[in-house]
Amino acid sequence: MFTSSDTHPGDYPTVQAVEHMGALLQRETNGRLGIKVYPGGQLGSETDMLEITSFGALDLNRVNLAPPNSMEPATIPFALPFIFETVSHMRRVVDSAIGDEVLASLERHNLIGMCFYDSGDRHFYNTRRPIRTPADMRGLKLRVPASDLYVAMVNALGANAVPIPFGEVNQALSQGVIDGTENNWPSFLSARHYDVARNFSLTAHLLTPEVLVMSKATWDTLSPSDRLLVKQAARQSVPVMRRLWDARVNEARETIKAADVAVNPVENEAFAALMRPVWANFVTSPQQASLVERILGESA
Ligand code: GTR
Repeated sequence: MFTSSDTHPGDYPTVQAVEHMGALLQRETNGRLGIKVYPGGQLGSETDMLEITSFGALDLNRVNLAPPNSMEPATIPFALPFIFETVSHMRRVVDSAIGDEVLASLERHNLIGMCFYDSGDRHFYNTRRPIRTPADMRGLKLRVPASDLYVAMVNALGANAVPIPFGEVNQALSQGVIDGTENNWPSFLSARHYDVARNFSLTAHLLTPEVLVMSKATWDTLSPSDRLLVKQAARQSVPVMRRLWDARVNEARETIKAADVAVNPVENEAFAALMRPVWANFVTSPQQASLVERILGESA
């Protein structure tokens, strides 16, 4: 039985998708291979779990790209603000040779990239005031995942970035340690950030996918035919994840609107104009530049 970690609760699409992958493996091998997912961040933060996976103490791990961003430059282009125009643009890219190249880049960190999952559109939200223009962000303390790129993006808007693990955000919001953060609709809802952060702003600054990785130590113990089975099961979990995800985003959006959260439109171009310049500081190698060019070339 492979072990897998996820920061989200058991009913979240990422957890369900990895469980689906496990069920496929069990069926294909008459129960010889399978996956036990530990949800809800019970094993630890994404950053710690990724490290542990690369050491070989955890078999599988589903994470946001923020922790891999700090380890592998080739993962940066997918996490640049406003690089993907639409969800279908993002899906087309991760399904192409570009996605394969980024997955393969993780191997030098002892991680085997399995597949990418959706994470939808990320938006800023806070406890203080409606945000409609970047000027409204000035001075706000905003939580980000542990990633220099996120810190730079938030600071570029004139706010103050505070890196905190996802599992601690709710408490930090309630206690006023931070004024707000950013995330997608399903996380805003399921992590109950909306209980305290009642101002949601439609910035849609990121459409970054998430990634499922296997420890190379585990991968190395598998026969070539088992590796194929594992890779196939991961790929087959992607359309399942996308279906669950789309439904979950719609549900979350409706629930949030009905919960009387102020959902504010913003001047997206004004946000993009301030956030895009961070590209220059994070796209520094020929491989990254080529990835960026090819990603943009896939837009409709
Ligand atoms: C969520 C993502 C998680 C986690 C979280 C965060 O959207 O699914 O993996 O990384 O964001 O902001 O830390």
